[in-house]
Amino acid sequence: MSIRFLTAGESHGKALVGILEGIPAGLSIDFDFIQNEMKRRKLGYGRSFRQKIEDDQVECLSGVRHGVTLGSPIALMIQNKDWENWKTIMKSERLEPSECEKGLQKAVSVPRPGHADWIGGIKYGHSDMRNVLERASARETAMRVALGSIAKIFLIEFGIRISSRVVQIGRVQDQSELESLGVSLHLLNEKTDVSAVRCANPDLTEKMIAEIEQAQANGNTVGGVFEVYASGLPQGLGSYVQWDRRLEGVLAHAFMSLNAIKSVEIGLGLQAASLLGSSAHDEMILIEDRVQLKTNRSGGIDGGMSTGQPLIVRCGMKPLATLMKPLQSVDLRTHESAQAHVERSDICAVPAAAVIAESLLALSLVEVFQEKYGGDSIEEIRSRI
Ligand code: EPS
Repeated sequence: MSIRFLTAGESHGKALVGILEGIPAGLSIDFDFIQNEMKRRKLGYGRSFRQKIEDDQVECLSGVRHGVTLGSPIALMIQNKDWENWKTIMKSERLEPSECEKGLQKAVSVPRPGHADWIGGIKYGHSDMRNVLERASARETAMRVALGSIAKIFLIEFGIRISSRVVQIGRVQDQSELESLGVSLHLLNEKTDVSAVRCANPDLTEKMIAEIEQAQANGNTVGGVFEVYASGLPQGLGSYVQWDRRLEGVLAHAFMSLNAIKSVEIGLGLQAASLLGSSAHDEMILIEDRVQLKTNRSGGIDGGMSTGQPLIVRCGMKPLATLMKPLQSVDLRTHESAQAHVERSDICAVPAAAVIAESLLALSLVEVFQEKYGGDSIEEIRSRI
């Protein structure tokens, strides 16, 4: 075991909590950095009013003393500001008779096609699908970003940096190569963080925004595609010797666990399926007697291990399932045809998903990094590299 983490919390519950175990002792924690990551997750054109309500202030409850990790589990908490409006609806204790009307006000009986509502209700025997959607909500990802930002701090200590960009919103695609944009991976986030849609190509930002506005005007939602990168990686993270240690598998697991993600590609990804072998692989050359790869079509992974080239992961996100002009569904109380439940939601969350994915990549990379180098303190790890 290298690292592990758990999150808990309902979208409109009192708080989100998370525990991250396995971060070594002696790592300096910059809480401003964590708070800035939280701010990045809240941004993006097309997000709901909820993001204006929340300040996503991260409180550290354990595992860090005087700004330095202890090696013990790190526990974090984020209070939900919206709790004030939901404290009777979401209270843990039994409702008092006088509270019953208010407490059951937000019951959900018509599932949203494409959301967890319907199957979640069947699986857990909930007739009120509020009991499903509260935890299925992407609000949970706020805690994954908080935990992931600690993973990022760890990686930065060893020269590994993570960045991302949105390459498609709805029908608008950004096909520009990173090199043609004249921006290194190291500085990419400086560019994408100031774009309302996290697009590195300023010419396409307005078109992407228009795509979101059009969906909104029609009571619709829109998905897209983003890429996440890691640079400065050592060679040989992950392994070919066992199926569950292959790096592609570790990453696909993490990315597919993110709400609304339907595809994960590494390097050329699906495109490689239609190419010949001669144009799908990275040829090797000698530069000053060192073996180098001429290209990075593999996306930084060969045979389940990092090659030392930048890691390139691309994810496809489906449009969110809550539509203001709802889809056809069934009222499970009356068994009559009905329009799906409408809940406050985002029109587009692709820019936020890219930021969340950075955190998921960071957590996965710490896992394989620690599997390789181990070490209970930062100094011990340093001595092993
Ligand atoms: C989210 C908070 C949620 C949603 C969104 C993500 O807040 P609320 O339900 O109060 O508006 O905006 O969740 C979904 C898109 C979903 O389908 O559940 C957040 O903080 O990221």
